[in-house]
Amino acid sequence: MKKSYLLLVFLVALATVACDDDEVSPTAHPLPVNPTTPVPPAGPDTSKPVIEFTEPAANTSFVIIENVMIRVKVVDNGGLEEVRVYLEDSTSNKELIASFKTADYASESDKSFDVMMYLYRKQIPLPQGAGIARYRMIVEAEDKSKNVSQNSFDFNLHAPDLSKEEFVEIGSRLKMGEYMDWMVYTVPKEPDASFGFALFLMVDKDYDFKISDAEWKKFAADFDLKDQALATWDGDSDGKLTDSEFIKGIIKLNFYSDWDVNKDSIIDSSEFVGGIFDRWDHNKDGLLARSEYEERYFTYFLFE
Ligand SMILES: [Ca+2]
Ligand SMILES: [Ca+2]
Ligand SMILES: [Ca+2]
Ligand SMILES: [Ca+2]
Repeated sequence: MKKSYLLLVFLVALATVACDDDEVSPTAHPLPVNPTTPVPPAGPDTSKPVIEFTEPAANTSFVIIENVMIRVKVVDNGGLEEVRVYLEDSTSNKELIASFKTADYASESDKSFDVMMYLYRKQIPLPQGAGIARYRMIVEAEDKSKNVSQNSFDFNLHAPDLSKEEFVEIGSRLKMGEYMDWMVYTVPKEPDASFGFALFLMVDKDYDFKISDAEWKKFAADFDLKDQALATWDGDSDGKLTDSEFIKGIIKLNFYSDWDVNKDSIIDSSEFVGGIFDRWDHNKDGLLARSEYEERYFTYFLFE
């Protein structure tokens, strides 16, 4: 893991910002409080910070395409100086991934530090062939009197075969269906064309608004379109597909009617993810193996 991969992406100062976020609502996850230990008026502060991991449950196993988010809460009687976050892999290789000087982040009080840490999934590897990888997040907190405490949180990554139901469930958490809601573009009005447009955006990985030969070949291989040739979709024969050329081709393939399971002429988020499942399940065994979902997920659903 390189330093440039450092993982801690966002910091939620819950006391001030998180009121409208279900996932991090402080009321939804009340924490045992620890404020009542009185400090003797005379003498030094010898009470260490108290560190708790509040979600998810310890030893949670994340599928390798899921977001790994870990919430930690640190409280101290007299005030925190710094919170340091390390990540340790299963070979005990430990790396400092973030540190917070409590003076530098917004909070109502330097006595409480409550953050949701998002570990950038692509940078937490699960070696090919490994069934599971164990990681440990270690948080170290130092108060203003130099008392230091530490706590750790173990989690696992794994790459199970996923049933359609499981894949759709993960897909909804990862908001894979959001391609259907992208209104920053001029989305075609007809539902099948707007659906084709969503796929176009997924496939156009270099964002030049054309599907190149390389993008086409990867798409055709990943989505099991072995019988299709770019030349037959390429109306003006310039070797690339515009959005309208691509959409026409997709409409001819009947993706839209195939993916619209309940035939209400709308492809909702779970139908979208379910349709992707069917296209990616090349061996048609009703399961997506790691080789069928990992690389494709990162190709089509992550933006760089
Ligand atoms: Ca392109
Ligand atoms: Ca063309
Ligand atoms: Ca539908
Ligand atoms: Ca399969």
